[in-house]
Parts: sequence; C-alpha cells; structure tokens
Amino acid sequence: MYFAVISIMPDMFAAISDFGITSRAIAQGKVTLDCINPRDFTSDNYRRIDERPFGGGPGMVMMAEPLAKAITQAKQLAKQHGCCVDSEQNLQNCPVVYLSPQGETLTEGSVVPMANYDGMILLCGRYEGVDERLLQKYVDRQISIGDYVLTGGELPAMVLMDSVIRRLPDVMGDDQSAQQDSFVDGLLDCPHYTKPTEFEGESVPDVLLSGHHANIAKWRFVQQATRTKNLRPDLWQAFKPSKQQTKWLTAANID
Ligand code: 9WO
Repeated sequence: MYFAVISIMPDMFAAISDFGITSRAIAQGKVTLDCINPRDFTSDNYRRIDERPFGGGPGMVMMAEPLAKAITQAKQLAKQHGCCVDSEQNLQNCPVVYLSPQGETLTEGSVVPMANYDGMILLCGRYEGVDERLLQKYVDRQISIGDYVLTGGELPAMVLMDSVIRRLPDVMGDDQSAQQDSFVDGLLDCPHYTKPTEFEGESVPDVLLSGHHANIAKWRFVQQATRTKNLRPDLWQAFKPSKQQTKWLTAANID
C-alpha cells in the first residue's frame, strides 16, 4: 500500500518509518511511504508556504500553490507505485485526505475499508489552517482522530497510517491478532495476562491456565461483553451477538 504525506515537518514520520511493525512493513515492501515537503515547491528565496490571513485575524494560513504542487507530485508517485488510474489517468483508489478536527471521526469501522485502498495521500496542516480553495479543489476526504485541536495534522496522519497498516495482510505477526483486537467485533478487548503467574500477590485467572480452549474463549468473550457494557454502552447497544455468544451471555446473566 502506498502512502504519501504532505508536511512541512517530514522528519516527524520517522516514528512510522523507523520503528515497530510499520517500519517492518516498509522494509518488507508491503508499504511505501513518501514524505513530501511543500517548501520544495516554492519559488521565492524564503521558501514561503504561509501568509497572513485575508480579513485579518491571528496566525498564518498555508498557501494553496505549494500544497497543490506537492499533492500533484504525490499523485505522480502514487501512479508510479502502481495505484490504479481511470481512462483519464485520475487516481481511482488513492484519496487525498486532510487531517482536520472538522473531518469524519476515525473508527475501526472506517479503518477496515481503507486497507483496501491502493494508497492514501495525507495532507497535514499547520498554523491556523489551509487556504480553503486548496481544500475544495484537491481534498477528497477530511478525517478527524477526535474532538480536540492539535498543533498540526502530522500525529493524526501517523495514527491513521498505523491503524491501516496493521490491518494489511501478513503485517501483524499473527493475522488473527489484528482481527481479535478491540472494536473489530464491536467490543472492547478482554484482559491479557502473561508470565509470571504471580505478580505482587496477584494471580492469573485459573481458566487461562486450564488449557481448555472452549472455556477460555467463553471467559474472554464474557470479559469483553462486561467491559463493553460498563464502559461503552453505545458500543454495547449496537453489538449483535452470534447464537453461541447469546448462549454465553445468558449463562453469565448479561443482557
Ligand atoms: C484549528 C482549529 C481551531 C479551533 C477549531 C477548529 C480548528 N480546526 C483547526 C485546523 O484544522 N487546523 C489545521 C490542522 C491547521 C492547524 C493544525 N491542524 C490540526 C489538525 N489541528 N488539529 C488537527 C486534528 C486533525 C485530526 N484530528 C484531530 C485534530
């Protein structure tokens, strides 16, 4: 899967390219990440990418032209990396996404289909924002990672890439773990335990040491259900249990 980030702080993305599972996915050629700096598309000596806002007000606004040229470069690179185009050479499955508090809120449900994109071009704003004309003409989707305002779109872009990359085939050590994580089945995660069996006087639930896989599966589901019902009633309301899960819920007196 191809990712391009448009950012005046490209070095931040070392967090994705140089560490952890995302770094391994890049090393294995499952993911390509290009960091494109709009400053490289300026024509003045000061490499200006921001200007005072028309109409006055605090701060600076990112200018449309350097961003437009950077996005155009990203689209070229996406095509070179095999992202599909239509008969008019327009990218078909590689949206330009602006990370913004005004965007649709990212959830595991919206992440799942993103793993089927050929690529994503992520526009990271700074200062007070981006010239509206650039957003209108070049941005396909706006995505928020939550109802708070940050100093830039780079961290949200990394959150989005991490959530998508971990869902790509064979990226996680055990494909199952990507599927079993919180939210995938609409529930919060169950508790996890590992060695030692005794920690500061606290032991491990016996069922997890029993080797009885059916009982372990039932215990883990009941834990998920209890946590979700107590902590996220909104998720619990929307959850549709299978026949087996309904039997387990009845036996555990959870409704
Ligand atoms: C700034 C702002 C202030 C008050 C109310 C809404 C606001 N939106 C923005 C905004 O979009 N700012 C741009 C991107 C430029 C400044 C840094 N940016 C940013 C993106 N801050 N916070 C985000 C963000 C992105 C995705 N999910 C959560 C926050």
